[in-house]
Amino acid sequence: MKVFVLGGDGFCGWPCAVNLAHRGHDVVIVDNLSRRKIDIDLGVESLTPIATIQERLRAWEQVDGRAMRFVHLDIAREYERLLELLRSEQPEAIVHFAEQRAAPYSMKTSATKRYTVDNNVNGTHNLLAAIVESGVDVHIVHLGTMGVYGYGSHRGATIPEGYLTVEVPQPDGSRFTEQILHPTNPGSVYHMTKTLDQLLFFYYNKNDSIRITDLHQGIVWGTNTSLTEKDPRLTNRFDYDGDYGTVLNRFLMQAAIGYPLTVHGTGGQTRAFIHIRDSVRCVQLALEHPPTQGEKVKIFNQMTESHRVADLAEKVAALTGARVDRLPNPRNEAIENDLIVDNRCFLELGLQPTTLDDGLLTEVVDVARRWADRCDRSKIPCRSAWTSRQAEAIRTGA
Ligand code: NAD
Ligand code: USQ
Repeated sequence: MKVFVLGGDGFCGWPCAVNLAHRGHDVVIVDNLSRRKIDIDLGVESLTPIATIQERLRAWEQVDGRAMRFVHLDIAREYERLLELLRSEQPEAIVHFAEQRAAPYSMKTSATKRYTVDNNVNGTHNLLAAIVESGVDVHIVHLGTMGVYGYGSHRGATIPEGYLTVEVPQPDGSRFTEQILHPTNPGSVYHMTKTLDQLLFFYYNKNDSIRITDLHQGIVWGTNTSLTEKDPRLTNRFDYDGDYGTVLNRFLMQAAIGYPLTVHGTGGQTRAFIHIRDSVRCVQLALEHPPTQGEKVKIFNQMTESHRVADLAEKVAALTGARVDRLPNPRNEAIENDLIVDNRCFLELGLQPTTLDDGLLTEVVDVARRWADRCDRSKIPCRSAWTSRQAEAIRTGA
């Protein structure tokens, strides 16, 4: 199958692209390399040294024998080139990772808020409009987020896979039931763009019958897969800085370099997690089970387990002897929340969840220790504040 991997140079996209190529698919990576440029702007680098996309592709062909192609293209700004690419290549599937994905980066300044909205919403909309205009029959697999449901109280209810069945009362006292998109409750400008993506998918699926699978992914942890481990030039990125580093990988890396674990507030925040190997496998499963013509948008909760941030810190501390620090929370978020998630769709398709185990956690600590001298400790604190109230709390340490 010919597959475009939009954002295939990124943390989730690169291991996904090599997995699909390894399975014999004809993979075209489309990326504008904006993530590498943001690293330069922020003055940070992936903890693991990553090769250029050209070196990655050369190495991949040498290691696996199956070449991938790369197109340098901005899907949010180069509509005509995107349209021409679809017309000339006629892909059967498109995996869409190409968005600005860091919540703290999206909340840094009005410029990064506007960039995140322009990039993410225009990119997704350009893709949908170009599919309609080109007439290609293609299945989109989009990487969305568990954060669209929000992290307020769900009052003990299980979060369904995208759709909620509601009862609507009528004036005569009768009721009818209906399935609606689960209400959204974004926690950052970044998360808000993912809720807007959902509406774009709903509309284009209804109006143009575009086949779409939207994966509501939890926080991805880990770094490499068995394929990216085959050659140092294939190594995946490892973000640890206050903007792009995500919580569990940050704790593991902090433990590796002897930096106190940075728990925001009480650590009562509960979040969903998935290992990078399972993320890759889920995308493959979604591609292998496309929606039928006329089917509504398929939504899968792509996560394998939920944890409280404080419990993760305790677990990492117990494993490594690290110290735990409780810091003023730079985010405007609930201090605690419940999170019970239905993830049956992937389990029924055969996903065997990789859950937190000491061996895998230690593996990430080992990777971080190997590259500890590349870490710039000044980039670890999260300085991006959600509102002036949080900025003040960070400044005074209150
Ligand atoms: P990443 O930043 O490492 O990768 C995104 C890639 O997309 C980068 O290579 C970037 O250069 C490219 N890109 C961004 N805008 C583009 C544009 N306009 N045109 C072309 N390329 C563009 O992010 P990631 O961690 O790999 O995340 C990939 C996707 O998965 C995102 O949509 C993110 O929202 C989602 N996701 C990630 C996580 C996680 O924990 N990393 C969790 C849930 C969902
Ligand atoms: N947190 C800490 N200490 C840290 C970093 C984070 O306590 O050093 C806390 C945050 O305050 C937050 C939680 O950990 O409560 C998660 O933060 P995160 O940065 O790990 O994750 P998040 O901002 O939610 O974003 C990440 C990805 C995003 C994806 C999302 C999935 O960057 O692309 O969409 O996870 S989800 O969280 O399910 O919405």
